[in-house]
Amino acid sequence: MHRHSKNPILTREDIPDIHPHLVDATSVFNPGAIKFNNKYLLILRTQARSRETFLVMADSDDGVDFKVRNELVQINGLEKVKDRVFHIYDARLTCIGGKYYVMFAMDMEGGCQMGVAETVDCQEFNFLGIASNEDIRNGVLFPEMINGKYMRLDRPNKARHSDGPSSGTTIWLSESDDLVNWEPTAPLISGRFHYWDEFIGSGPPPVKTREGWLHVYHGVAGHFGSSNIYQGGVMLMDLNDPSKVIGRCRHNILEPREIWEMAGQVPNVCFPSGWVVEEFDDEGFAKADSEVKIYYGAADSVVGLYISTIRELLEAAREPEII
Ligand code: BMA
Repeated sequence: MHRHSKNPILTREDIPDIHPHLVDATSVFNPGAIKFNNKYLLILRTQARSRETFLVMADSDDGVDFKVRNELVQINGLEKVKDRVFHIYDARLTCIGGKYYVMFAMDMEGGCQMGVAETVDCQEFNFLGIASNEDIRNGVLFPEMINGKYMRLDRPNKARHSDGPSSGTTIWLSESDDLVNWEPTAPLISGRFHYWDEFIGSGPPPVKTREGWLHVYHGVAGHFGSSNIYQGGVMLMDLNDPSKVIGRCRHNILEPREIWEMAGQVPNVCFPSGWVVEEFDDEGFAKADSEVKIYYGAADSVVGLYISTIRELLEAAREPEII
């Protein structure tokens, strides 16, 4: 596992001015990622000096050099939401049966909700609805239905970092018939007090491997005086019954070490939110030798790229648990 040599792969300088909203962008981070028509796509969170957040798309032929589109992502129908929406951010992209969906956080009066939208061309997005009824974040869809239901991982905001925003210590599995109405079905993993992942939240969509559903999540160590440290790690769920967790890494796989991860708008943050798994077998399982490109927000300021393989990530998920 290693950082790509061209890191950080996106900085504020890559964001075009999009008048009158986004001029002289301050930051770009926490991308959702997908391969669409053999191109790599990122849906990026970017901010203006007003500290408003906007979503923009970026395209690439090789998954490393991205060109940011000269337009903001519009989500048709979002304007019909009655309550005020301050920001939408941290979008995760998932393809389910040839259809493309994005799930994102919505900061609103009274807390954070999850929104869901669909797209056929990754240009125009149609809002399907608010897909939550509690303060929640880090929702991400499974790439296929399981036992006739849509499935997602999410993280209710039931805890707070000592000096930061609302957060949470448990990733849940939820199910739905229509992608909008969700029922929590089982708590999956909880924060490990005093270790790297005290507060946790899902990253990119789970990927189907021969050994189970492989998932990257972020963990926050909150027991350091001056800073919360955001890191990446992996877990593994049973293929037929993802409420069964069958593996979880002991060590993080990614932590702030480079200066652009340790310094920025929010210091000490590696926040994995998108990935592209390069090779699947004929039955739709990720190949063990497949390269994996993990995209992450660094210090809430730039975008990093981390390279691994399915085999390495599975090995990490099989580490002995912290007792
Ligand atoms: C989380 C979310 C992320 C952010 C991270 C670090 O709570 O708000 O969007 O990247 O904190 O600030």
